[in-house]
Amino acid sequence: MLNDELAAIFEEMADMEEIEGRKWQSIAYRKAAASISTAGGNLIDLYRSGRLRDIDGVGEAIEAKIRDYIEKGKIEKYDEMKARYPIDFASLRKLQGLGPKKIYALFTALGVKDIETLKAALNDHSISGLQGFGEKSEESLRKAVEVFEKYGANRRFLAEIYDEIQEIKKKLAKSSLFEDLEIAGSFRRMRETVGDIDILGISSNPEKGREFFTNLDDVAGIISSGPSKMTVRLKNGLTCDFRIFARDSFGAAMQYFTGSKEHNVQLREIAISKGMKLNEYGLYEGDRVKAGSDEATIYRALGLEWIEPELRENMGEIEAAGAKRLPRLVEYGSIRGDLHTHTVDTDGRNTLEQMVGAASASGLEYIAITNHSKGLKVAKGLTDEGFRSFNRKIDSMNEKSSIRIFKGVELEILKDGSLDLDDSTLQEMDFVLAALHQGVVGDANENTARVVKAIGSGKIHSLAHPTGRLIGSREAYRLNFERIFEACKENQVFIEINGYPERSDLPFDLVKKAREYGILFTLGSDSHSTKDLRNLHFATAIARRGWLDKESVVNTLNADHFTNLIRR
Ligand code: DGT
Ligand code: CA
Ligand code: CA
Repeated sequence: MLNDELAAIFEEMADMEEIEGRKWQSIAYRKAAASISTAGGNLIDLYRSGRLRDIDGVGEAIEAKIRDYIEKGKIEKYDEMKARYPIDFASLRKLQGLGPKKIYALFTALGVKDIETLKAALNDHSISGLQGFGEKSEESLRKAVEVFEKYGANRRFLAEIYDEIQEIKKKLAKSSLFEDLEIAGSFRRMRETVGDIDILGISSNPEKGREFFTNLDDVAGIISSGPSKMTVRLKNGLTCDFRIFARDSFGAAMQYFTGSKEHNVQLREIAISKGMKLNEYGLYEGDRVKAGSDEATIYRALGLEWIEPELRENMGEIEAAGAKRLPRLVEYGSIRGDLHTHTVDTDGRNTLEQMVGAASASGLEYIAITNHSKGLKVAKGLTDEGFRSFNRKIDSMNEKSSIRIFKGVELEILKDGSLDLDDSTLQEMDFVLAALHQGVVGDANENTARVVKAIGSGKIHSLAHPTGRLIGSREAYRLNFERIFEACKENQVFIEINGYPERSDLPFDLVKKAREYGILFTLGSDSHSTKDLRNLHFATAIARRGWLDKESVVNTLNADHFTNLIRR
């Protein structure tokens, strides 16, 4: 929490320094922000033990500011600068094409300081007339705001709040005031973003239960409170609905509040067609209660198998449950390896040794290190020679490592669809992920042709983050996925499910489509630090939401079987 708060402050200071033309200060703050947000330890602990300076990028000046923030709750320099720039940098910065300098230009000329004032300026068409902007940039800003509002305005990444919400549940459970507790809603369905949190509980003393809940550290304030329902604002900014039910209704409540709404609407129609009534308290036939205390009985009474929460999107799961043809979903515990990671040798933050150590500690049996290739300059991509020497490092690590390390690459697909490394280098690689990062155009045919050519090269194993979307800031590339899936099938190329929260790519609905082609999938955390390895769990959630069984997910193979599969 504190790490995130301070990282956000330093990001803003970097923006303001950049506006004032102090490039080096800006870089220093940016670096501190990045390492604080990925720092292993809690800042409070590091502060108490006097080890703040151990954090990469934290020198004397930044250490003093962290200390001020912890001791006095404020940083003078920040407040002083913020008075000059009362701007919501964090939101505006998320819009594609808007850096600090442009944000400042909009602020001085038009008073733009947040998304709302930007929208007003867009409505007046006053941006296109500004120096350094124009019709085109006004249009792309309009588009960027649309994308932001669709994904990024009030929703949060599941991965970002997941542990914290589980902690809240644990604290509630420890109070002994609740006989049962569950988190429902989009959180239980493992949707990649959540709008709010829905917690359900059973309690014989609801009043005390409510009181205990509102007194939790995590709660910032009460929005509304009634006898069985309460809504609070959490300190992380999310709203949380908390409802108390009787034991007899708990299954029905779980079913109802897990959603999705579309799934529920369909289910209620089935109930009606059978002369029954379904609501959050139970399933009824006339006055008679058919089911209510547990979910599975409700589904069964409607002639359906119990449906995994991840599938409840009304995308065919109800029909499949009626025909007893639901997939046996890949389990979270079946994933044995991570097939997309980076090290400090390109744009990662941790060394090979640290990444391997963390992967091993997290229980993985193998890891593919997939650093960028030279064409991606912003990520310091490796040259052919660079890969050859890095591969030798992996060879020697493999001799002493407890887990298997695969020599991988996240390879640039070049403008004409050719590949960014020599054949001889690619021969050396165990696992080749190919990716589109640059030169993507508005024309779907042209983009698709590039990708299909790479798939047909016979040199790649998997297609990384296929749509290229960045939730909240960039729409998916224009691509023809039918052609891509066909090409993958024909060439036995896999498709990646990238668990990096902003990416969550391939998205679950496309996973479900790709699955119909009989394609196999590789899961990757796209880790740029050891902390990101947990993204693999969320990649698995997308696989499950896309109906995948164990057999469709390459990462469920053990290291030997994986080696056999990728051998050419
Ligand atoms: P979110 O919070 O936007 O990420 O998505 P959910 O699915 O958690 O939605 P939320 O919190 O508004 O409501 C939780 C569940 O309650 C939702 O998934 C289904 C159920 N629900 C809410 N409103 C309705 C409704 O109008 N009709 C039906 N059938 N179910 C509803
Ligand atoms: Ca919700
Ligand atoms: Ca809700």
